[in-house]
Amino acid sequence: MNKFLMVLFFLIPLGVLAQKYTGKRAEWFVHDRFGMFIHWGLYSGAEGYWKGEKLRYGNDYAEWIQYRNRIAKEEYLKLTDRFDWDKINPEEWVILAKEAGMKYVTITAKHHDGFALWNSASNDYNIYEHSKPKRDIIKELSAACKKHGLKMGLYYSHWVDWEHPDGWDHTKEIYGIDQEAYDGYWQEKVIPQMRELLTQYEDIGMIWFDMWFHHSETVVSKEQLVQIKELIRELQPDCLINSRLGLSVEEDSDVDFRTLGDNQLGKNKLEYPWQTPATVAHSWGFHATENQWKSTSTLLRSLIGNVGLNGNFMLNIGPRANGEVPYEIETRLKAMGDWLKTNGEAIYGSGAFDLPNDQHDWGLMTYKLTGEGTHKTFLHLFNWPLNKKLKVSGIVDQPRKIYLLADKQKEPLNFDFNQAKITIALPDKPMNQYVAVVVMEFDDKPQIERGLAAELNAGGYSLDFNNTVSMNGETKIITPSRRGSIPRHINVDQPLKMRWKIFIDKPGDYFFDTSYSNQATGSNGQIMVTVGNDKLIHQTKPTGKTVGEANNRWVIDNFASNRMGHINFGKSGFYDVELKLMSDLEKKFKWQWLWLEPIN
Ligand code: FHN
Repeated sequence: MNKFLMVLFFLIPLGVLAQKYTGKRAEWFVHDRFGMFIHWGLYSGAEGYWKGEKLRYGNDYAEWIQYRNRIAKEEYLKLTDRFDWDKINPEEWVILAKEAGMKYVTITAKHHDGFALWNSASNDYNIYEHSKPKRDIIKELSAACKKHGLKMGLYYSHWVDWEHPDGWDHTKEIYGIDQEAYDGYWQEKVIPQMRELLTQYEDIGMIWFDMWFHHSETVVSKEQLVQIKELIRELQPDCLINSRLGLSVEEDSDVDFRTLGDNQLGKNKLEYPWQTPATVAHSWGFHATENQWKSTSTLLRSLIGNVGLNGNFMLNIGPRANGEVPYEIETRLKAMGDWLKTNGEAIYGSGAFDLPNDQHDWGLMTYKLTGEGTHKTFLHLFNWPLNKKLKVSGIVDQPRKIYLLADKQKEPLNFDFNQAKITIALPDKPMNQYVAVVVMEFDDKPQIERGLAAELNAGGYSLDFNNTVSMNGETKIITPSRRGSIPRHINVDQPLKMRWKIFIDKPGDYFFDTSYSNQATGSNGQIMVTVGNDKLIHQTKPTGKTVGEANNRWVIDNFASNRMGHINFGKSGFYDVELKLMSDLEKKFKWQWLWLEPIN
């Protein structure tokens, strides 16, 4: 890793990578945090299969069936016969969104197949022309959203259109298309349809574009994108625009939020609005043999994790051709809604706290300043500690009160506060399923000790590249490989120094263990730990090989834990733990982590 990347690597976890959000338009979006995505269109009738053949290509996105299975337009259109028009009721989707605690609904007004879900005067490849009786789904959805107080967003596939002869589809990578022909599609389909959507359905919360390349990498020109953007600003100045338009939030202030990749959750706190589009399983459109259902806890973790980094979470439903939402989706959404009824305060209007939101092994954190001026940090516990003690590292102010969010009486929980550590006494059981939320209230914004490595809830400190304060020397962090059986590590091909900051609450002795891989036949280096005047020196020992997975000839370098010795922390307080790594043979060793374990 070069010096610049090294600096960036250590800045990111501390939340320094930021672009201040200043726009007013996206305030509701930043506040509301949670929305519904609906993928529904002709493809819903195919259910991931065509003429008995499963969707081609490894990525089972059922809405891609027309392109993947090379279905002619006329045949594809016949899917309308599979729709049960009497049963389809968009209001039911909106009601489900409301029950799930979602605040907006974004529907695929036109997906890549080019089929419009509204009565489009400019292009007759639309649902109104082909449904019996004639339906305008966007109109119905808009009325339902209005009735139930949710915002409506419209997904519009601007770049890809498999219906229009001059729209983009990936075969054009082979046969090509000139800019003039593509602009024909743009001017006769995209722009008139955008105008219809922006004028016929009252307030539109957002237009959600879907191009996963920057415009410079494909046929779309910047002028075309600016044309759409200006149309939106002219007709619906408050309508949000996402970055998959093809312009980033950094380059154009009219782009209101950044959309991450599909199911890509946030990693770093960002200061501008951003969002993850996510599925409950894998496919966006309904797929008959879908089987990758995520648990409710996983979905809640994704929502909470994004909010804890200032992000938004838009979760997809793929209804069937009769409008029905799969049971697996419906039950999970309702369970999330139940959780939000009790714990919504930790999500709506909440955002990132100053500590890394995932630094504790018990769960995640979110934060808010209430209208009454109370600062609340929310501790989302995915693992209720068996010893009924919850440890929070890094806050250096004493909370005025701690209680469970599910407790209507806000019965105070007992706690100890010691400089940078809060230990909370929990009741026997959490009051709700999935994730229990503990609230810490403060009169002022709680100050933090930056860069402190959190104590694990069961005791001890795991020190590695995630929570180091500094690292001298240029080295590359090797990401896990062979399905994670070779863990993240560094090659010690030069002398390296690392430093961590920890807070010792209760004085005492700690074992120091370290994990590394040494493939030489003897010692090939030295690991030295220094804490104040105390030093531990360890000569590396051969760690040998191991088998990562049976019957696969999966022989890999072994990373083994080695005890270095113990150090006494004589009094409560902050300590620097310094590590020096030195290799001295041709075969350098690989280093993984340091572990401090209290000796009881
Ligand atoms: O190709 C589409 C896909 O079908 C789906 O609509 C997702 C949703 O984010 N967007 C594209 C892939 O990123």
